[in-house]
Amino acid sequence: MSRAISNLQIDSARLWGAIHETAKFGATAKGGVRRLTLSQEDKQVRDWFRRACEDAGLEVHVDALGSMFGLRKGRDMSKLPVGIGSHLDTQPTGGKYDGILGTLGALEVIRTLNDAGIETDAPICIANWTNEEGSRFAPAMMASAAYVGDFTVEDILSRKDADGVTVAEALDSIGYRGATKVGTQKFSSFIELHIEQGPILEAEGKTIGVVDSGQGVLWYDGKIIGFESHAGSTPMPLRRDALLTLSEIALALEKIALKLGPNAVATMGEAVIKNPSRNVIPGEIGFTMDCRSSDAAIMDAIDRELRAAAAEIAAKRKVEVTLDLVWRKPPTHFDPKLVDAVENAASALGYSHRRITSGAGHDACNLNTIMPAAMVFVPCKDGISHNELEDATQVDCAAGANVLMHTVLALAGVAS
Ligand code: HGY
Ligand code: MN
Ligand code: MN
Repeated sequence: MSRAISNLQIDSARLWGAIHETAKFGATAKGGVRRLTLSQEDKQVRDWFRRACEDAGLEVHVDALGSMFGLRKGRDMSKLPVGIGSHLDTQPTGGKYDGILGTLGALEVIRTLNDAGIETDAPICIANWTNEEGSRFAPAMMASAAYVGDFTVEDILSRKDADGVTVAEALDSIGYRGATKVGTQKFSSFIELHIEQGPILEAEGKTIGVVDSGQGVLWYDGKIIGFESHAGSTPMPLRRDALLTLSEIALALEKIALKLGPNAVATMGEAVIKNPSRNVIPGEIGFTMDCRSSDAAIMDAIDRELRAAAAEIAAKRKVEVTLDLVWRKPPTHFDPKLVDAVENAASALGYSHRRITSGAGHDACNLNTIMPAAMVFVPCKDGISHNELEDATQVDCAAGANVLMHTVLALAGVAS
């Protein structure tokens, strides 16, 4: 690779500008971003992204689940494109970088190659994957999961949000139910740039995380059926209180994660009392749980111990508890050759780096089940993410995009 190309750097100010320009779509008063998938705010950023891709000379198409692809031609179009990208949707109290950095970082790579007049041998395709967050519709990484065949498109289109709106209806409401069949766009490999969403890189003063693995994920939908009765006249021993049952299950969940840890984490992120009333003993509750480990055997132990604890608490409180495992994503081991390519790019660019496991799930984790995939991490402030305080530096974001670009150049090859 020529010296000029090996020293090629992305335009840091342009990337930083794009990140902060798009943060206005769904901006919250606390400086975060609320851009739930397939919402009007998501439509705004998608429209912005489509225009930016077209302005960069990319051929844009949208698939039946709304995932967006921008293809940059290479000299040899018989070769499959190298894929780069991430997601543009956020959590309800999300930040400016989760997903956005990887999608706009991919756009910045294209813009830089255009400015430098570099033609790659193989094409490059950037992607915005629908509903990575899984907050409005389950599961997380939904569209890339359908892309790799973990779920049928029909199943995903029928998934409903808390208001009973289906994915299909939401896609139609923002005009992003694309014509392309899911899976049509093929890739030779996929590299995703993302903030770490954890404290390790910052704590160790490392600029780049070379992600070689990712935690497995267990998502449960739970239901507790107790018995509604008068808050005043029902004697304590006769109560079948769904909320107290839930409280015991939540504490049991924490105990199991601590016992099986440190390679085990778990939380109960949602709980809704049906027909809540101050002076009625809660009779029915719906709730969800998210448990993770990078070790499949620990995941199985979490499931076993959680079910046993729930059954024991249910019997003691004379209530019914059901746990439905709605999503099991095994641990990810990224493609060793691709991980090496990321590491080589970080070394060649002189960035401090270390290998790291991703605590969060990502679209690259799904893609890795059918093609070589890998990830590039950069630090985020205090390791905070899925929080409006999420923050990163311009220098680190640019470093991540530079590693992404040089990894892509190594994989796609430079024609001229
Ligand atoms: O849940 C996850 O790991 C991802 O951030 N959606
Ligand atoms: Mn993300
Ligand atoms: Mn996220």
